[in-house]
Amino acid sequence: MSRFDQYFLMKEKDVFEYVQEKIKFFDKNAKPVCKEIGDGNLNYVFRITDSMTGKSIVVKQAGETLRISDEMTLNVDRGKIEAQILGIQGQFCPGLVPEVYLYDEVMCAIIMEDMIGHEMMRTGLLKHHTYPKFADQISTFLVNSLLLTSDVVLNHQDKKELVKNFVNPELCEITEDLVFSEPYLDYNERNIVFEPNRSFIEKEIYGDKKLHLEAAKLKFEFMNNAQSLVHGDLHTGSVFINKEHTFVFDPEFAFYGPMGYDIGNIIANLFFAWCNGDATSTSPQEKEEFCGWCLVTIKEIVDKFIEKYNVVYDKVVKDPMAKVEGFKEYYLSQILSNTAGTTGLELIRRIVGLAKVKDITSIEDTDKRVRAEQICLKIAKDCIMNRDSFLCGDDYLKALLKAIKG
Ligand code: SR1
Ligand code: MG
Repeated sequence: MSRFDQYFLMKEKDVFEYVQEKIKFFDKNAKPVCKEIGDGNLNYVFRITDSMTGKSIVVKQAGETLRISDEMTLNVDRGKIEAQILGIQGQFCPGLVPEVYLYDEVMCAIIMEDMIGHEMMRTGLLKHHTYPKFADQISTFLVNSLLLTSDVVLNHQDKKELVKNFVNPELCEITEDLVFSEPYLDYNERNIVFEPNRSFIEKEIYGDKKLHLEAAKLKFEFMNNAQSLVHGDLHTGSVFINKEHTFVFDPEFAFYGPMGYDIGNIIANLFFAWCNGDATSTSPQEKEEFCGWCLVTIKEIVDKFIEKYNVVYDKVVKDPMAKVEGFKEYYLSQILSNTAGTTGLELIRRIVGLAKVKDITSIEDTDKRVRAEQICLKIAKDCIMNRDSFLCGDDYLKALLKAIKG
């Protein structure tokens, strides 16, 4: 009998004993320190470090209520999907996701590799750090994790088995509400609007019926296009990074959905980083370097995705009909359109909806935050309304320029 045979939400003091009981990792006499380091909206993340040996490990546990709100509850077994997908992504994208040592169905906890020497990307971006290898590494992650889990590559029966295993109704519903619905209709009255931008948002977002129609189309595409095993929440808080290397983690929103959902999320979050750099850089040089890096990275992610998609497609596609002339280009055009649409949706929901990003909320100067939010919303509308015309990285930079000019 162990006290970990029944679920309870662990505190820092419990976690070392828990790890010792579940896996062989630390020495018997180790005296490591445990710290809760999570800053996401849902779960608790503990890091245990043994300063004597330099060894450390991470434990992520699901609570019954969400960190973002006590009124929101979810099944505590949501980590199971996360542990499974990290295993799959680890096969397709070796080295780009942390290794899972154990998923415990009782305590609803994952014990995993500590991404030592990496910091959360959003935290680094807020300090205006740049990551020269990110575009290359994330585009590899995107092409491999998305294309290699799709019907054009996988045996169709195996793929359907995966679709079944990764039905993720509760987490998808959060996205369906927070990303695709509430920012437009606010029917749960949970939106949080920065007051100086209220009239802009009322006119440009709540009042724009054409925009609502396009968001509705994208919502039902998200729910019905079981294209690839997507991460489902690929913002810069789901990346751990340094100058040399990238880890993607936190895929608890994973399910079979459109590829563009992951690609667009990353692009939108780099626009938030750009806005932060634009508003808070302390010198023209810092602004030029950081904002310039954000733009090059956005452009390269899209262009490298296209380049690698074409190479991998030619190499690994199995379905004979997917090899019919013109299909590769058609399939890519659908992905790119969805990518632009998702970029717009993510930009809008983080400005108008419940779940915010620090890149924007930490801009203290009111006028600068007003400008940042309006730039995001203008790019967003362009991306959603004209999504079929976003065909390469440069199109996103043009959208930013247009938004700046008003
Ligand atoms: C209720 S959870 C709010 C947001 O946090 C997660 O990271 C997802 O982005 C979700 O939409
Ligand atoms: Mg998360």
